[in-house]
Amino acid sequence: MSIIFNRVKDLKQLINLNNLRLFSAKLIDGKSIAKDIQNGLKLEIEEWVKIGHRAPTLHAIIIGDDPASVTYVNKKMEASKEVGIKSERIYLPKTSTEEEIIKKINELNENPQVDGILVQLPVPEAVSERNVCNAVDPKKDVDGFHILNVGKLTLNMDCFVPCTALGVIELLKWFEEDSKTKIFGKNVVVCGRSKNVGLPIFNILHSDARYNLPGLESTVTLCHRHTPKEQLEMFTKSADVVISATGVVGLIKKEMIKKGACVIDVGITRITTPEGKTKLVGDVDFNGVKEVAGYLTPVPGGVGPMTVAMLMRNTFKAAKLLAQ
Ligand code: NAD
Ligand code: L34
Repeated sequence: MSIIFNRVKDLKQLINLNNLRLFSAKLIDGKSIAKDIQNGLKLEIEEWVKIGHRAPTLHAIIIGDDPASVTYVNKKMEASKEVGIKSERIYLPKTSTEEEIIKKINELNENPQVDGILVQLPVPEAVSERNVCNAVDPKKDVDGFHILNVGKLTLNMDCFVPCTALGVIELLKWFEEDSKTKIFGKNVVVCGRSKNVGLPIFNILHSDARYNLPGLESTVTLCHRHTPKEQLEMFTKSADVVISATGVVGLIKKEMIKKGACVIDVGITRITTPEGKTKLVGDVDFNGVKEVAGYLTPVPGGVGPMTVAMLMRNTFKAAKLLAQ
């Protein structure tokens, strides 16, 4: 009897019946989409160098020793190496003043060998993030955080678009192609309205496709910390696409999602498991939502690698702009 029981158990494990029954969402594999984009860029950059240009260059400033910032900038350096961008990390002490940081940015602005400049956020509390972002030459602003690029984006003019927003848009294009559906005219909910993440995603999604920087023509609801929970659920429940960028772990639950919807999880939070291990989690209750969604991004391996790939694209764009 116990042999038969064990055999059934083995068989169940082998074909993973439980998962088979519950899993419905298709995974949007940001890591592999990012890799494909980087492989394409590598070839383009090889061509660029072959016709006589120097390799594009990227300089990333890190202020202080925030471990997440160090990890993210390391990812950017690794990707640069892979695609043929020459990159450099510049460490400034946590105690740096705004003047000291801006002096360093100005040196990079004036250096004709430098194409892309970024200051990894967050900056120390005593320093104004806005002043630092505005100090970067808008032509070298590969993060798209300078006031001029922010303004151009809201007017759908060609500009540097923030990397995470670009990454989300690329994932949505992949979804459109894979699912043979268009986002045009569909209902989208964006949770989170930060100037660097939620808002630029919103700007591209809601706007007209006939501009220089084309929008996706969807109907977008932008939710934030003061959107009442019941309202948020009402909006997400009727959305074809839900994008969450809040950093609130488990905000998006399966009851909030329409069957077959596409769910993009931008959130990244480091948690410690009961076993004492560090783990990255998103805003979306992955195991619950995968039972109802049609498409879903994982964390890690979803939007994060796309942010890095889009930075590579923006840096090459800066190199081409500066060579004109
Ligand atoms: P932020 O703190 O600046 O903004 C958070 C936003 O979430 C705010 O607009 C706030 O109003 C909203 N919010 C908070 N609670 C909410 C709730 N209960 N319901 C709806 N909205 C709520 O953060 P950010 O810089 O925009 O980043 C958001 C998340 O995305 C973080 O987890 C961050 O780590 C992650 N992030 C990931 C990437 C990536 O590449 N994957 C890039 C940038 C940020
Ligand atoms: N200036 N500051 C500036 N520009 C940015 O675009 C960023 N951001 C955010 C933080 N501050 C910034 C990033 O680069 C977040 N972010 C970022 C970059 C890379 C990844 C995630 C967020 C990433 O590669 N994530 C991997 C896991 C990385 C890990 O192991 O910790 C992933 O698979 O999600």
